Amino acid sequence: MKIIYSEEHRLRDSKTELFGGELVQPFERPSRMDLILKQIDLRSYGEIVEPVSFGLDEVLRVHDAGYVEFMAGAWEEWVATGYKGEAMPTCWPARRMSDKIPTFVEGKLGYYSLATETSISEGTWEAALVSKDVALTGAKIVGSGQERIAFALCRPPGHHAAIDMYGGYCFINNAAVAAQSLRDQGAKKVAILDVDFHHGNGTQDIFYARDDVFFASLHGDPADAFPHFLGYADETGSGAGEGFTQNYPFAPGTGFEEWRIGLGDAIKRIEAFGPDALVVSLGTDTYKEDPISFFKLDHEDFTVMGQDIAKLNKPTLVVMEGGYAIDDIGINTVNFLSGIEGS
Ligand code: SP5
Ligand code: ZN
Repeated sequence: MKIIYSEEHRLRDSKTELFGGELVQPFERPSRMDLILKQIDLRSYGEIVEPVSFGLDEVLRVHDAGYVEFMAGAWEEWVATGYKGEAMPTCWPARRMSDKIPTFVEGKLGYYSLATETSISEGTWEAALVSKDVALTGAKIVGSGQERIAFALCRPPGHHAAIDMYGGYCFINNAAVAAQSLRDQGAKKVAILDVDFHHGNGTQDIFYARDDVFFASLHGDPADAFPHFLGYADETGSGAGEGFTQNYPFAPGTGFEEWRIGLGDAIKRIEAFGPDALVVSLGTDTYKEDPISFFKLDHEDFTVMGQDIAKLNKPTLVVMEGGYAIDDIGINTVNFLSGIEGS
């Protein structure tokens, strides 16, 4: 299997995450990739290839132009204020407030974000741009028929990035950019299956009113888990997109047996939708030792998960999302890949 990867992810190396009222080292850190690569190497798995560079056109197919423009200059704008720390929002357009876009950077950070745990630091946007190149290179490999399956080892992750909001460690929605690229390359219908522990709110947001991209997500119940304000089972799409979004929220402590029933249902619905290509948002934060999540999946469950999804037998791009139990992230990721590739 081709694994698309770039060292440039290291440009995303923020020092702060607001967690439990403290500023801690971010869970989403560069060493995540090192442990995945180490496991790939140990098991002599796959072939690592460099991404090709793409411009902003593909990003603007799924994200708001004002958002992209702000993100491209946000760090410099923040530094220009004289603030000493990393950029984080402190206020939002909450209920019954104005939707006018503020002029000052702190207001814009609130306008264009959905969470405060994700600090913007020097190099963040540059890393996000390369991460989307990794996803797009994978989408070309699969879309052109060169390979039936590929793995975009993206970092930073993407599935929380909405049309015009960053957060949840995500800035550009890599899976959405890839799905749109597959559509633009000729796939009439694309399905996105999100198995990260967290709801893929950004991906849902981007495709919510569309009937050409089916989105299914299995995740911690938003009543109990980030992003808290999206991912309920009654969110099924809007307008022409009605019936093309499917959510599977699960309670704290959910194990693989129960989770797998949801997966089986999602797979059945994807089959009925009949996509020409599949994008999998892979997060290994469903693992039992994940420090910020509450499912109970074990190493071997990731293999079975991959095998189950493989039965769809579609041109498939796997896109890396979350997973923070760093010591085990490699095993879980490669188990999934070997399961879905059938090797
Ligand atoms: C891509 C991805 O996996 N993003 C996840 C972002 C989650 N950030 C918010 C974490 C809040 C964690 N609360 C944990 C409670 C632990 N008991
Ligand atoms: Zn996650």
